[in-house]
Amino acid sequence: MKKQISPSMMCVDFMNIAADLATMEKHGIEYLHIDIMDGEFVNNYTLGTDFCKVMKKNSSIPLDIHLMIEKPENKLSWFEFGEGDYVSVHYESTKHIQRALQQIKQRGAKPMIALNPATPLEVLEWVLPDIDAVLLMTVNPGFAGQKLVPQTLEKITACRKFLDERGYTNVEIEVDGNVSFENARKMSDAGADIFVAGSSSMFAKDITLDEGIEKLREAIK
Ligand code: S6P
Ligand code: MG
Repeated sequence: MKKQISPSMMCVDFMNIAADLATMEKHGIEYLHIDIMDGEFVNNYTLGTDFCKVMKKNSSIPLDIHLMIEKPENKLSWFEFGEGDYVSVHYESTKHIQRALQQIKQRGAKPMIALNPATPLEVLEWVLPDIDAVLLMTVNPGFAGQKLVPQTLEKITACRKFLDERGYTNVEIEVDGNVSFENARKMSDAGADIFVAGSSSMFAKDITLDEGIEKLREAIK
């Protein structure tokens, strides 16, 4: 499967966002990862409904909305998304994960199920027909700039195997959290397809965005 990059938009320089979007488009960036937090599921607030709207209106890059919110099935209608966009909901955030995944599909978007580092892969068993991707959190969600939970590298390999053994070879794996250049290479080798790029790679302080994107592409080849 094609290796793709999804920059974490909470790490972007907000004063320079139009220019950064143009740079991302120039490099053929595949998705814009938009972190939505509600102060309940995780202890933070970040981006919101209006931000998704502005990105949808002003960029041709499909969205990758990561909902870190309680009971997403009651709030999906607040968000603008559609064909070609990914929307991820956390297994741990609702008693009705399937309802949330089905709502995303009904809107023409691609449902992705997100799992925290400690959540077992077995919870995927009965939602496989309802998903286009699995988001494996490689840190505990809530903040940028955290350190990799090391055992998640093995979890990526196990997840690819789990999906392939059941015939879901087209279900993609996204990784999110401390996807540094070094970790990205290991994650790619383990079978990750979509890489959320944040403060530890593309948006690192000591390089330009152009350099960051080129270096990450090289790492995940
Ligand atoms: C964290 C969020 C992520 C971060 C991203 C930051 O809860 O879901 O998408 O924004 O992981 O990247 P980094 O390189 O700072 O860990
Ligand atoms: Mg995220």
